[in-house]
Amino acid sequence: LQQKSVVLWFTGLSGSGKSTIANAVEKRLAALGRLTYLLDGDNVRHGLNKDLGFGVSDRVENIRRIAEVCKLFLDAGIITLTAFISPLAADRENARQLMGDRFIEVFVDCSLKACESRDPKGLYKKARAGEIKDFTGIDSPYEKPVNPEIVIISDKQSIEDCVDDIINYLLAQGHF
Ligand code: GGZ
Repeated sequence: LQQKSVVLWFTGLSGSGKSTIANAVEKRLAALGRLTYLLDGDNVRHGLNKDLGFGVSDRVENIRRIAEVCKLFLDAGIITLTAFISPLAADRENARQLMGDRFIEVFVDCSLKACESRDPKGLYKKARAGEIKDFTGIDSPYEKPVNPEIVIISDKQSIEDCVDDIINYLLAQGHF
């Protein structure tokens, strides 16, 4: 039985909860017997994209390669989840073009204030101090999605709530 595979493309600020929510969604999909793979900074920026930094052109290339990898995973029938800031609308649009109706953009909306107060890795503090430059939301842009398939308000919803919204979307769209 061939499952209909899709890409759940999470986008949002550093510390917005992309990885946490994507991990929780992946667990739920696994429990439903689905084959999944999660691409995130840990398995992509340390390997395939370890030659890339955080200047604009490197971020563009980061997202371009990730989108191409997603396309391959789609061909393999795997439900793919990505958890990258992907700050530029044009890059997300390119990814959408590549994958057509299999591309599901999930905007993890969380105020800069909330992300900054969480600051799990102390990166915002360093960015404010000028120790890290080109930091998204501080001195590098984040372009909010205009028409995402799913919006998660991660500073208001529980993780389980977010997961429910995403699974319900997939069910409603006939992706099971
Ligand atoms: C943004 C940075 C930066 C800069 C290092 N700007 O919270 P994190 O740590 O775990 O997630 C962030 C991650 C962002 O990498 P992405 O590949 O998702 O970015 S993009 O889609 O824009 O290419 C953060 C860390 O890397 N990090 N320096 N300057 N985030």
